[in-house]
Amino acid sequence: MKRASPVELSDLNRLIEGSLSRYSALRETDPLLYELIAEQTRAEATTLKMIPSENFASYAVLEASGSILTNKYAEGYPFARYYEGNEIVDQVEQLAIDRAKALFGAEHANVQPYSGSPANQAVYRALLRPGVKFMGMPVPEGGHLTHGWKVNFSGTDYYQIPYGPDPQTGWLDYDQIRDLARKERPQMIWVGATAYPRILDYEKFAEIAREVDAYLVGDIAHINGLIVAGVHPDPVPYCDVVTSTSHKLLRGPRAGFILCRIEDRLKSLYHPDEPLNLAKRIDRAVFPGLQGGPHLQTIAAMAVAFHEASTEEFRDYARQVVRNCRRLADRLLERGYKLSSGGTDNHLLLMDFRDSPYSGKYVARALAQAGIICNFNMVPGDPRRPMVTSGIRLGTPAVTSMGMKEPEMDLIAGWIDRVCRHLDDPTPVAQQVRQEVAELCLQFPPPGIKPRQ
Ligand code: DSN
Repeated sequence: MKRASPVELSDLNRLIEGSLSRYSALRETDPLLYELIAEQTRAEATTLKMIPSENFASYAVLEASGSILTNKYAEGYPFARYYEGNEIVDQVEQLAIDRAKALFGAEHANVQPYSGSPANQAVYRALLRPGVKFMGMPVPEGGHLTHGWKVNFSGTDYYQIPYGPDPQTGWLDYDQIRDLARKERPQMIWVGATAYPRILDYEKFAEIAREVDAYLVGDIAHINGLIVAGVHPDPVPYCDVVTSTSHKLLRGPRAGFILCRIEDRLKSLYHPDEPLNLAKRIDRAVFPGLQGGPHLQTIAAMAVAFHEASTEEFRDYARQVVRNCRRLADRLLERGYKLSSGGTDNHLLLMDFRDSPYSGKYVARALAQAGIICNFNMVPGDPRRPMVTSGIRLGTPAVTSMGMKEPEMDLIAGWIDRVCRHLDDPTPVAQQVRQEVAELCLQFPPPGIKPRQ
């Protein structure tokens, strides 16, 4: 690989310090906090951010999210608020709503959820009575906490019927899901994952949901950008409700949003006393059901992210995310590593260490020492505990935002292999790899650090 010269090293340092100049007031007021942000900035610029749910927001997103809009209270919805002085912020929120609807082709959008989990909580509140049955994937099978995990409100206040990928193949079996739905008659079915490397078939899920008179709710937080780019199928025509975060692949602020049809396909079957249409029920569940004032600075940043995601440049980016992930998967498979489901169709892959004496947690720590930041993760059929696991989850959204392509994925696969071959004593190799990772990162300053183009 090309070695970085001292000049390039000082260039990166200059870029990093330049990007920190935007925090001059913070530096003066709270030097301790400033230094922590500076340290995190330096760490992110010199390591490989490979947690699949992380990414780099653009300068424009960061500016909107740090703007004076944080000062305004605006309980309610655009043009129907409980406070005065909202003429301008009404336009901000309406812009985010209009852009969300246009980007995803949805009838209705709510952009107020503080993040993905509150968005999902609002869906339960809008669609179900506590205690009723719904289907979702447990966390160890690749689902999200809010899809019914036992320690989450969704698992304690509602009754999860679990489904998940086959422990041997790592693939979802749609016939099994259909049989389970017929037997259990859930009132809602989640389709969405945090650790499933394959394409989800929304059409098949919709057939199943319709057959058993259940709502179908898509959680697209992980793959929102792939859907926008047309790399993955569009859930909107098939789902009653779709939830998402605006960060991850979309590169927006840390927040959530909900898309839905206006009319209720099931005619308020489970809310006979609530004649409101679906869109109104969702809105009412978010505010005043769960939240108070919307975070307008975040909603503004979300509007920016939707705007950025509507470009051809973003679609190219999303396509490259998948090409990079496939390349990384291929290179790991060639070296004999086991991947859950045998590969990937999206932005993430799961390395399966069920046969290894080393746990996912141990491997993730060794890779972090080498500057490859991923997370330990359960794999389907995992015999280890969630705090230990037999897998690691690697993703390509952030390294692709840095501008990395297939040749860099080859390097990363080689480094992962070098560390994994020395798991009995990973530190010496990890330290060597850490240096090489930093040298590669010098050539790919991340958005938010490199100068605006
Ligand atoms: N916790 C996120 C993830 O890392 O996948 C999902 O919300």
